[in-house]
Amino acid sequence: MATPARAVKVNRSGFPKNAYAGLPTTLCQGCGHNSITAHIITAYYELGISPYMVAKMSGIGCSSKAITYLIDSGHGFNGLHGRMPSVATGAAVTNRELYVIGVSGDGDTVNIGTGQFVHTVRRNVRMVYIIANNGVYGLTKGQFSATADVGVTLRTGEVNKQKPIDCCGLALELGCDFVARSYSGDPKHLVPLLKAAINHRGFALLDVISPCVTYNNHEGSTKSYKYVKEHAWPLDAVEFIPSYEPREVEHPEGETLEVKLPDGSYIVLKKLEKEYDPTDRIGALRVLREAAAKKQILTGLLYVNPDTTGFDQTLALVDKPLAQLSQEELRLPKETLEEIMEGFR
Ligand SMILES: Cc1ncc(C[n+]2csc(CCOP(=O)(O)OP(=O)(O)O)c2C)c(N)n1
Ligand code: SF4
Repeated sequence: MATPARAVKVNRSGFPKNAYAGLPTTLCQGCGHNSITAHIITAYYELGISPYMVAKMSGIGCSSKAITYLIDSGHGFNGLHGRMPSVATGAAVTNRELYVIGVSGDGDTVNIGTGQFVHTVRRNVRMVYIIANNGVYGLTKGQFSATADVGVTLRTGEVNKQKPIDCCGLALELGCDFVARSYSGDPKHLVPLLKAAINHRGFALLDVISPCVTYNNHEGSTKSYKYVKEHAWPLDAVEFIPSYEPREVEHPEGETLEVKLPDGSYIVLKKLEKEYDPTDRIGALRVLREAAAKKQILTGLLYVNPDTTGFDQTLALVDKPLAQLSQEELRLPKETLEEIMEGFR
């Protein structure tokens, strides 16, 4: 007798998890970027977002290759080195229905792409921006990037003397309303953060420490698996409750903090650092400095402002994707045009 076929598990939109997969990875085995890819797939699948509505953007680097390995049926664009933010901005403003996600490297973001990155943060473009942060240029064989700490060494023994850029500190300073740091090897922390970021109404930065096993996983590194394990300073444990799920448990006051998002979803932060307030921007900058002085890697939702105003809102764009507007909707009525022309006489 033939065994009955097992029903394929699908999410609330009717998609199986493999609908969120991409091509097989060509990155090194054990690379943190592969874990990040897997966690992104889980987050979109569990939220039940249609894979066809995801726009995945990237620049150049091992990290930027990641978008090929996820959500094959999404819209994808590999930009130039450091130029992904402007392409992502274009997609986000011309189609407000898309879920835009950018996957970038630390080199792509704060070396080659610093100018584009800072203006996209400043404008509050609605997108999730993931920095797969390994402290080196992986694709070009392991040179220091701008996130490498003073005193760390290359595999060859060369010592870094340049001060690092803290991507979270930079984003906070620029007014970013969703700033978090996590670790590629911690799905329990990263997946709920990703879900919260996907539901945020503006620019959401996720700086994810992602060890490079080939060029930066040795004793002299502060982005190795061993170092992250020994020096992580977690502020919180994160849970995300989407708007379509009931909030069943009442959380004890003081130990947890619930952040309600405009669509009715909740971010629940179980505070491991009791005094920490993730709605205090200055406090976030202070703890980042304290962590750096103690040589700790601070992880958690560092700052969130759920009442943010995204770039699409600031521009007062129409809800409909621009490509779907009819000629009538796009063209000004003759009288309105005449009125405008009159204003210039
Ligand atoms: C304008 C420009 N400069 C330099 C390069 C060469 N290049 C390609 S990938 C890369 C490093 C990427 O590093 P990172 O963004 O940290 O990603 P990783 O490979 O470490 O994931 C560099 C310098 C390039 N492609 N374009
Ligand atoms: S070189 Fe490093 S960053 Fe690139 S795929 Fe290999 S482990 Fe990952």
